[in-house]
Amino acid sequence: MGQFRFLSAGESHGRGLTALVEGIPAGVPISEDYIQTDLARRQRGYGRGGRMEIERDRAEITSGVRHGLTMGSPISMLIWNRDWETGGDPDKVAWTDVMSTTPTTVEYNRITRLRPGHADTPGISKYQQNDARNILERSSARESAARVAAGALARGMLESFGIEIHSQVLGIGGVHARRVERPDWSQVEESRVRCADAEAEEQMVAAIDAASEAGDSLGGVIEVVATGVPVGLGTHIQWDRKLSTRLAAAVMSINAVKGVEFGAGFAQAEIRGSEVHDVILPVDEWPRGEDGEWVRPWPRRSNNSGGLEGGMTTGEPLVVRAMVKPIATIKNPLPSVNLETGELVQAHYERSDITFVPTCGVIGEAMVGIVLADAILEKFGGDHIDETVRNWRAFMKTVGPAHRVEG
Ligand code: EPS
Repeated sequence: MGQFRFLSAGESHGRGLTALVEGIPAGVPISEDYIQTDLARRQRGYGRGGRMEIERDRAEITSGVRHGLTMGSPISMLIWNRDWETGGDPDKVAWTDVMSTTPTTVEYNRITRLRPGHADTPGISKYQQNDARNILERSSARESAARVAAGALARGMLESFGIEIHSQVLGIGGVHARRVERPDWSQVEESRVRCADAEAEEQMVAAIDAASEAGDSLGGVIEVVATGVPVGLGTHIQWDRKLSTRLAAAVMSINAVKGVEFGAGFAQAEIRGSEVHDVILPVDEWPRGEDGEWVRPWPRRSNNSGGLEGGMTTGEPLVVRAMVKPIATIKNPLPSVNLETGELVQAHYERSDITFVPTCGVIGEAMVGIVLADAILEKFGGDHIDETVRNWRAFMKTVGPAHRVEG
């Protein structure tokens, strides 16, 4: 734990975001264009507001990579906010002034009308602020761009182990998609809401349009799937080292995520153990590659566990689902209070998204990728990626009945 470390800095309308990543071994191929693919995916999605028309997110790598390969040293990345240079606050005062880092005597318009559901109220209380902008700027989901950049580095590393991470939207605003076990991921990428069910997609788009018309916002459910994950990442021996703990925390940390489940998830509460647990196949039924060798040890007949037992990976696909609450910034605002007087007002509104559920899937991939990269490094170590891969291959040879006998 703590092998792959990631920190972000930056405000939504400040100069830009910074991502600092440490722990990736040397020798991993990384380029700004590779990171760009995920940053562009994060910006898409029906229901996003005007901001995404302005931003063209690109991570500038400022350290840790030389001639396209990681060096094992910390990797820092900068993502500039285009809105900083070109835009302004709702009163049309330039962000360069509103968010300037230098001292000023100018009284900029403060945000005093608290938004229920946002970080505003506990934030101004805790940090003793009289301007909710000092809270919302950092609590904004803009920060997720830094996560996705860090997640792209993790993805780059995980490629060496054949691990792939995808995501799909399963619901928006009460519209449920038919869950496809192995969707055509390229079709999901083309979907306006990143949903594999074309019929549900139409209904989701209609629900977003209706919410937009009503000046409201929508939440939903996303699913992240990681395939090729080896058995035995994480551990059962301590609560905070369980991979389930770490994945749940990472996914739960995404803005607006209020629930996380694995595999069959909460539905397991309704059915019997005999229907829940994933029966282990006998060795003569194990899927085998062209060379006759089995593809992965200890495969299961089902995957209700979502690829996790006892806080460890089973080798089955990792299936993590998250519930995303509706965005707290609502065009038709809720009644609220003024932070100075406590008097009844309408909550603050400034340009926002109707929903960011499709985007949330891409952020979920990044968070799952970061946790998996950390768990791989924890298990297999290595200062050069070749060393990590060598250790992984050697371990995999020791797993399974035949190999155990060969000793
Ligand atoms: C956000 C409000 C909107 C979103 C933003 C998150 O930004 P703005 O207030 O500038 O219109 O677009 O998300 C991003 C900027 C992003 O890159 O994802 C909020 O209040 O959380």
